[in-house]
Amino acid sequence: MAVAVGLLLLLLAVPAAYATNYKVGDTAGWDTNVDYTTWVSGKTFLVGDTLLFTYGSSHRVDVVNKAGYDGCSGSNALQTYSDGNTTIALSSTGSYYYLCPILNHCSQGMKLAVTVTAGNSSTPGGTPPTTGTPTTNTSSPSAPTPSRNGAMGRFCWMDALVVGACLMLVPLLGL
Ligand SMILES: [Cu+2]
Repeated sequence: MAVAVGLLLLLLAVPAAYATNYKVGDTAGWDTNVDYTTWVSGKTFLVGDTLLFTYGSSHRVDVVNKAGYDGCSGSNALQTYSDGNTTIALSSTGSYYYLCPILNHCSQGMKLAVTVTAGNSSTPGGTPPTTGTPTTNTSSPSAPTPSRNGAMGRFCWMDALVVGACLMLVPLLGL
């Protein structure tokens, strides 16, 4: 029974590693007078995630390098999009830069820089890849382990080698 519960919890935990689709600017979309530095802060972009730019016909999305981003110049754009509903896959690690090259929209805030990191647990910085996932399962049991309460629970948690013995002892002791 305990094994079955453990497997179930493992299955429930898997979706947390799925890709996230970020709508740039959230409800504001891709527009002037949105602070995309603030929008980026606190987000973790992982390989496999996507960016969705939604914008009107007066805007574009240029993919630029850092020099283009710093200088608000789309003249050396790597790619240009103008369809109004642009999904860009973040397919590898690194820094990526986007701006709107129309008029002076870039200097009015339409510039975005994201840093994409690998999607495994050894990500530098130690931030777990949980950003952007719904936190609806906070009331479920935290881990498929024996009771963490009491001396027996702590003993079991100390060493995986004794977990098997504890699993047999805990029901007998009624802990
Ligand atoms: Cu624009």
